Amino acid sequence: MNFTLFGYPKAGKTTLFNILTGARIEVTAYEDGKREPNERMCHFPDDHLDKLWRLYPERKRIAAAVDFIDLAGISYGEVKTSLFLNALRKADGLVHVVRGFHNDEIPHAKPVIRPADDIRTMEEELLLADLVSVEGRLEKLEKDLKKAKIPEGEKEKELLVRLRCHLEEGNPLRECALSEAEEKQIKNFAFLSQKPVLHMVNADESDIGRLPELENGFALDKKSAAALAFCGKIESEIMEIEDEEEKRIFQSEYRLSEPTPGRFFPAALALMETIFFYTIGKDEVRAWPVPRDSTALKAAGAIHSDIEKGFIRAEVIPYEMLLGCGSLQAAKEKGAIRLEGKEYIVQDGDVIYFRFAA
Ligand SMILES: Nc1nc2c(ncn2[C@@H]2O[C@H](COP(=O)(O)OP(=O)(O)OP(=O)(O)O)[C@@H](O)[C@H]2O)c(=O)[nH]1
Ligand SMILES: [Mg+2]
Repeated sequence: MNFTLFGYPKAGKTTLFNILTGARIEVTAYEDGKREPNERMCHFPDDHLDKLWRLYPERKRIAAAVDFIDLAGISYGEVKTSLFLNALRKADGLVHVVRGFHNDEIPHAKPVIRPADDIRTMEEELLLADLVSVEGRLEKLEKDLKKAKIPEGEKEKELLVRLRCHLEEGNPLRECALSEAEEKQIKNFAFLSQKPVLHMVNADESDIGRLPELENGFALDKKSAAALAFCGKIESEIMEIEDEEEKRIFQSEYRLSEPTPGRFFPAALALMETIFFYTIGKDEVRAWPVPRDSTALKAAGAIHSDIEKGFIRAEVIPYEMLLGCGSLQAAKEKGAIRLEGKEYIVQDGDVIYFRFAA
């Protein structure tokens, strides 16, 4: 899974990248000419996994990996022609970093800082980039269809016309009801407005005490889009403090009950409609991300296609119940482990052992 941080220049993208990944990339107030993205792999903080691993501390703990990509700033109006268009299309989740802080020394292309406007403008730019792709494809398709009758092409045209209409009305494609077959048909376009977007508003230091209030003000009632506020500058300073006690005092002084990663990751997972199930093997305790509402069969396939092919049964226990039992052996003796079939819908926090025929 990967998240791509993008947005208008000097919004605090690299600052957020550092906060989320623990990297120490230098940030500057001025154009430094650096255009190549920063990339870093890290692991989902996972409280469930920690607790499970404590039952088997001699085994390896393997958390789900996530890649972060931090793009350089994109100027207003330039998303659809940006060099980063491809990078955006490859993202599983988009993280739009929005300037909310005031500082005259750090340039901003607009005379006033209005994060709500930037959120709206960026949403429109994503739509526009998709509209350009749809129109380009339609143009070519119509030419081809004039030369020959291609039933597949007619079908594609029908769908694209529908998408164009939806986009022209100002609606992101993630709000367009599509059948599974239609989703498949347009998969290669990697439409931007179809991707989940988390708008991360880099709030002014003076707003540190009212971040939740700010977030409510950005209420995005659209599916797969949400907003969180954070204070990049203050959090970067806190990150630099090595002494844990001192860090805690600093945090409580700023009334920062939950640092940004602790809020970002759950929000991002919810937006991506992703849950974790866990396996306890003889060498490792491991987290596996799967789309919400995955069947046991699909979950088996996430581990290995052979397990999916040879699927017999899933032995399932919710992680809290396993913690209560103290070990898999104790859970077995108590009869707390259920046997489920292919169609079972995997729940967040399920610990699963797959029986399969090799
Ligand atoms: N006052 C204040 N300054 C900030 C904050 N976040 C970032 N900055 C400063 O803004 C400047 C740009 O920060 P970056 O994180 O590099 O911003 P960016 O969006 O990655 O910038 P580009 O990649 O050049 O578009 C740096 O000087 C940061 O120290 C903040 O919350 N408050
Ligand atoms: Mg940057």
